[in-house]
Amino acid sequence: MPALSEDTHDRTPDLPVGAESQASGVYWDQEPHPRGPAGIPHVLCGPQQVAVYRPGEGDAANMKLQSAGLRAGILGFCMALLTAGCGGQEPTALPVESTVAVGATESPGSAPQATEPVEEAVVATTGRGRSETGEAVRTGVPQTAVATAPPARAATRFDPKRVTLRLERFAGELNQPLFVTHAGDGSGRIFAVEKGGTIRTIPGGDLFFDMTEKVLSEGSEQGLLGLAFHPRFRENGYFYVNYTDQDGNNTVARYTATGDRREGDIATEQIVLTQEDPAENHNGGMLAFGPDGYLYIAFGDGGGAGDTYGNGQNNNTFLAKILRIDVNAGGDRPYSVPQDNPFVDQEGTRPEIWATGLRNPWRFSFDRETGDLYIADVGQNAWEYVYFQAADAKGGHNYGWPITEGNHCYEAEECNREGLTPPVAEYSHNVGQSITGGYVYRGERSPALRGAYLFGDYVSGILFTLHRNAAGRWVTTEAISTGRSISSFGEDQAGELYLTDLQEGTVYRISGRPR
Ligand SMILES: [Ca+2]
Repeated sequence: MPALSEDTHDRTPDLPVGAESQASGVYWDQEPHPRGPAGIPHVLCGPQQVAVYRPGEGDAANMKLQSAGLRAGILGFCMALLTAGCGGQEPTALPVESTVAVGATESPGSAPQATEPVEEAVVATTGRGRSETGEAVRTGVPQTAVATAPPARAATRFDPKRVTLRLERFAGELNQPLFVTHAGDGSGRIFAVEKGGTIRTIPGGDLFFDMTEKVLSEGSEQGLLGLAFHPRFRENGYFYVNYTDQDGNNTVARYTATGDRREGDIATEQIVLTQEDPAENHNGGMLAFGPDGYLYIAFGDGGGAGDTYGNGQNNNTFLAKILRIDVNAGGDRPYSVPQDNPFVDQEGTRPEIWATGLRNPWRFSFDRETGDLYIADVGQNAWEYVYFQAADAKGGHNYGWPITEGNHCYEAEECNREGLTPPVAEYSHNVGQSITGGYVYRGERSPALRGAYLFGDYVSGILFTLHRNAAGRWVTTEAISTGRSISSFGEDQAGELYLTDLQEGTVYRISGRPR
């Protein structure tokens, strides 16, 4: 979870409700494996950043942040000069594209087509394909992708220079909202998760579920952190939550909605799994069903700073991991382990593990059209980053923490990267200090946004897009400075995207207009 500091003081100017915020269009290049001290990105006419105190990160970490703040101050002065030179006009600089080629880190099958326009693929071939009976299959059409994918159509590739992002206030008067999702039941309902342990339908705010008695929410990163409805929720009423229990441990539990699926029943609790946790921070919190029907769960490294408890590279714990479990085939137990999980036959490892070496994967998501997985991992002192798994990935990726922090050696100036998977996007702490992962837009209201992965920064409020260009290279674009405390993103059933502002207690709908 991002650092949810009450005393966060880095506030970019507020976005007027319903108004349009035009970004200055900031681009930077991503070096695939830079070494040495953290560099300052090529920011042109961008919003000024300052460092903030991140609770629970320790004094050493915050001293480094202050150092980063000094750099940011210098950068801000430079940017003020640049901004004056820009005269408020859009920059003329063209985006400097990532030098990370898709093929370098992912399977060849994930490379996009090189010609435009492309026909959007509705049918995805994916290793996460799975039959309705619970038997895993290796190819085919993901069940959920079929149910939610828009009709086939010709489309142009997403182009960040041809879209203007807007935020529209959708719901307010919420208490620390940190997630939005839908039940996939055709009801049109949108659910907002409140940190203290409640779930409400929005925009009305009606209470759907109250588990505050179960939840410890005192720490800034503790609370009810994640929610996922079972793919067959309409039939079985199951929904799953990821939360901090009263002992401070990470817990995943299942509840059942009754009363025509209008109300979660606390008495139906089934604990799916728990993981002891040594500190208030770095609890992860996301959980979501993949297109294969399995439940994916993210936990942070336990807490402290710099992997205090040594969990990043320890595969005998759920901490610092993404798990993959089958909640439909557990027999007397709440779940079983899919037999094609990457560590099922390895001694001294937990077979539930799907990915390892993560620091605090607060939010991840599946592209509902392709089945690709995007994982945003909150960094330590210098970098925030996004990992990508193509839909046919077989799992077992090691993302390197704490050997690396994103693309950069962390524990030592030089490090062995063998066997580690680098991110496809990252930004430095001069741009933001706590990444919040989002979604690939696949909705209908904003055709110009289709195919873009949207994500944000909780501290700086910057909203980014990430996409692959025609050459297959990843391009990160700083789209707008929202002024919001972006605690999460979320999708409704139609694929429209929302973001939550934890401090303001609001939910905004995101749209993109062509320009
Ligand atoms: Ca923790």
